[in-house]
Amino acid sequence: MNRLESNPKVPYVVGSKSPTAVAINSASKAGEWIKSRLGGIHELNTKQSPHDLVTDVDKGAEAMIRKLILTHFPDHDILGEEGVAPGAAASAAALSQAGTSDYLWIVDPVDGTTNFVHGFPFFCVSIALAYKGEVIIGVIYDPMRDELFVAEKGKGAYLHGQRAKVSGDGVLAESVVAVGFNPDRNFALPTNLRGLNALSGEVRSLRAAGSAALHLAYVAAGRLSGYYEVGLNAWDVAAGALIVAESGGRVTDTAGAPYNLGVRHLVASNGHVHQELLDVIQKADATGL
Ligand code: 2AM
Ligand code: CA
Repeated sequence: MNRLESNPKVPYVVGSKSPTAVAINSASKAGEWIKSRLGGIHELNTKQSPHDLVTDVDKGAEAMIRKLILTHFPDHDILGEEGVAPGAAASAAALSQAGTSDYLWIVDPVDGTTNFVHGFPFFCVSIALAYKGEVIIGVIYDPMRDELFVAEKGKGAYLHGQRAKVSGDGVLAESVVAVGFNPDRNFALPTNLRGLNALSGEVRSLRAAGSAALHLAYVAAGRLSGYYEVGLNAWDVAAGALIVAESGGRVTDTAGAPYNLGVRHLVASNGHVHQELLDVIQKADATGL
């Protein structure tokens, strides 16, 4: 007699699939669906401010990913962007009260929602799995370019099966660095602008493309040598932070402390330019700390 026959209330659990395979499957399936909905949003709402957008596509993609994860791992906890109220306090509370399992999935169904809404093709699905508070799997999928970034702790990071590797740029003057402007206009914006101002004179060029997770994936792939932004949430960063680290890069808070799930003010780099980045941000009073 199998589990279903013995107790109809116990859900059937599909076994024998690795969490990495489930993360990849969920991200690519959700990504394909998101792409199919580009230009076809039914519901556009704002969260805390007119700059903080959410669509029926964000909600639908998160529901799809939750369902897929729970099919394989019904006992695991899931922290998803759309299940948490806006703001730093709600985000910190959600992280600390995420559940009782040692396994926590951290899901951003559409990272770069503003881009998605405006048809700017730079957004992704970001899925991480943490074990006892440490990220062990990170998957980022960009459906517009069909690029899948995958990392497992201690096993490297891969872009479609090829090992991802950070850039070799040794100084900021030869680096392209990304910055960001999340919707928090009170605290984050003035700080990020101070950082941008200071960095602009030091780097080869700045970019601000509107997806924290994809910026991190690009640092991992050597397309950017650094990324800085204050005021991020765990789901923007968790998968990308592991992918950067496993590509040979470095991820810290803006004071240089090692990354953990609670870090909201972030510096990621190829490692070589990290200290220089931290110094510029510190000098500009742009750490947010
Ligand atoms: P999102 O598209 O998933 O909302 C842009 O600088 C980055 O900020 C994006 O990764 C974006 O993620 C993120 N972001 C958007 N709203 C945010 C918020 N309220 N707090 C922190 N980060 C946010
Ligand atoms: Ca996000």
